[in-house]
Amino acid sequence: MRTVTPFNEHWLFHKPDEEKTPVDLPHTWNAKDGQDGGNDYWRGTAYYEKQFKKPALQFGERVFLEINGAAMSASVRLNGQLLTEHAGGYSAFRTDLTDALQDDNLLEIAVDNSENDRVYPQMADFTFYGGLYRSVNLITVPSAHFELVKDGTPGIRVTPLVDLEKKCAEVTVTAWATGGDRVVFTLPAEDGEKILTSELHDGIAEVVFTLENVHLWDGLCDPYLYCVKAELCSGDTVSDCIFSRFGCRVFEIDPEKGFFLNGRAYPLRGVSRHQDRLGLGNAITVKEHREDIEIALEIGANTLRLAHYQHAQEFYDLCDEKGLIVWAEIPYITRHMPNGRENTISQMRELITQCHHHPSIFCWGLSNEISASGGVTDDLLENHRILNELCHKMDPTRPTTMAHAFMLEQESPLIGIADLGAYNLYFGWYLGELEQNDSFLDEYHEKFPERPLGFSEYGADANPAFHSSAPERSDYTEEYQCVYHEHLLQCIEERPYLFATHVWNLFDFAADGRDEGGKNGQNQKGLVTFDRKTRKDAFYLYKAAWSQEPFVHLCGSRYADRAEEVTEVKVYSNLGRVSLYVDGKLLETQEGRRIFRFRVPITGEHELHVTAEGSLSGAAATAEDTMRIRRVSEPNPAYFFGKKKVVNWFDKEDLKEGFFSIHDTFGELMSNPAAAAVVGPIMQKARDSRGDVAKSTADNPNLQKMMASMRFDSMLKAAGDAIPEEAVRAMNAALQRIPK
Ligand code: GCB
Repeated sequence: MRTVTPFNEHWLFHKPDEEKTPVDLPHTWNAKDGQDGGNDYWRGTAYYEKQFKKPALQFGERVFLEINGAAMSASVRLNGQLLTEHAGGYSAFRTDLTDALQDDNLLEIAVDNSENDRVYPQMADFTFYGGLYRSVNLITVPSAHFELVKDGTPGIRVTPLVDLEKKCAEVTVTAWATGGDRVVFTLPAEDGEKILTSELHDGIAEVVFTLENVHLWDGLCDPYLYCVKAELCSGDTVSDCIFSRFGCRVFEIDPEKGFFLNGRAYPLRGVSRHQDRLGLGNAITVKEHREDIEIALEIGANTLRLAHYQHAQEFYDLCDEKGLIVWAEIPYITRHMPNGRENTISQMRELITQCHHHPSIFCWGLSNEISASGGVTDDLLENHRILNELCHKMDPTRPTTMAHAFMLEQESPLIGIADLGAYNLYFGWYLGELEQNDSFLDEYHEKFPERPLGFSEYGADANPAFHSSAPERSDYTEEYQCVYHEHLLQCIEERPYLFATHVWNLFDFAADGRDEGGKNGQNQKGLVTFDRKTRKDAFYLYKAAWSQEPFVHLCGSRYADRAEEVTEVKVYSNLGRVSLYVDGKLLETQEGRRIFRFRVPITGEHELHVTAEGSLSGAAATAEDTMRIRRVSEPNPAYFFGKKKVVNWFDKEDLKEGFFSIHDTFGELMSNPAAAAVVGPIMQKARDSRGDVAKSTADNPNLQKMMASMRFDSMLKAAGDAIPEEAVRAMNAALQRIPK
């Protein structure tokens, strides 16, 4: 029978020309330098070695090495013999070690995350950690065994097709094997155990179970899982045995009404997740996966976009168990590489092969913002058509999707390729106004009413150290993040046609090329910090909208020092009646929904206490929260990241008529060579602070068109701390010397 032995301990690791150091897996060599900014983390080929004695094998038994993640490419050698190569840092692969085994063995795995034009991702807003960052196992099987190598297959595929009216499901189970003469499939069901046997033909066995009164996998309400067993038999002996869990559910998407689960409207509202962690990089374990799932459930999300690559099997398993509905994707991102086609195909084949059985997954994502750098070319279109067909062929039960950049024209032929379309929009953060999110979505929906539309990303950075009573775009305060998300939450709720929406991002994550918002090397659009320790205030806005767990939250607990006589205290709750007490005395009781705003006079130091009551899911509930604030004479400088007064840099009256100034549009400035010479380098600096992606999108014609009509001072505000106030003043002075 099969045995699986963890193979994670006692490895030696070294970079070229460096000493070997002992490590255990999971391991990445970029845990530090990939998170500290500078875009200078080490990318190259490093080596993992492990010595081991030949395992005791019965006659005919074979030993496979299973690697669950080698970022980004790997080659495996046993005793000097090259056994396999693998390109793609997020999928599992296996190789047969048996024929190269000796009594004493040396296993060497060269892992490479260096830059190239073949393996995705190469340009994206996250760190491409290198390493053997997921678990490694040895799998020993008899000579007759289920398939292990092709595309990292689990050897079994389960395809349930549910008839909601008849309350039954037809479950097709297919298995692939080497050797053996038949496969016995056993499916424990509520009405007893069902057993079906199939002979093997060309190594394939297939049966169809019928489940009457099928117990549905019903999202968060009841994520019921079945588990089928497959036994490979030769005569009277069972040589190999595997299991696959699965769930029976019906997903439907209506372009007007949105998402349906098992026949009822079930709007997908949730967040995206990157897998990495402060201090650990991508080398995480089940403990971290569990913690992330718990936070996703706490906020009340019913969907996760698992961006921008295949996540760990353990994580999809948790989504299956908890009932979260998942968007899965490959890292075909930002810039199309003509030499990368084969890699997009192999990563997609592996994603579908390895993840097909997860009931949580509702769609396959072909690409993310792929036109951002380099636009739409014929080769890019063909690559997408090939991927789209591949997905349909491998899995006719799930639709394909794509996350488009906001600067991709709504008429682009790229948009028609996938079954579902979705946009990443950042109006109100990088550029434009909050309301443009609403109008952009409506415009698309009106133009293409027959096309399902998702909102695959939206978000705003916040550093929980920064605060303001007059929050505004790009100030990186927790308060602006709240303003932003209050608008976006409403935008989403008013648009039931959106089949899925995903906040970017549940967690801050590493983007070593970024340097903004007071933290070098991080994208801070998370609702929770990179270490998962701090839930930013905006987290509780969504919790108020989505969670059924009664709570009340006082916003601004980190904004203790306030320089105004009367300060606004905001409360988020999913209970309808909220009372605020100041130093034990009731200030006011409000009835409302989710967001409660109190005007609180402050003189010295005060204790604020809030109680909430109401009913949730039909049950009466109460909750409370406390914080302290104090009156100060001057704003606390620790709450600002440098640019104190972003609001009115210059009043119109101060400016000389007939000369350029930062109040002109970007287009006007760029059409004058002298003004362009002043403005160009500053824009370059702003882009540089946001990493490679921002730099690479600079030439995108649609982005340029949008930027041309924007006032330059609003673009400068969006640049955040990349451009200090003095530089803005100097630039304006220079522009004021250039006649129009
Ligand atoms: C995007 C990308 C995502 C970035 C995000 C951002 O559109 O898809 O990878 O991290 O924007 O924060 O700019």
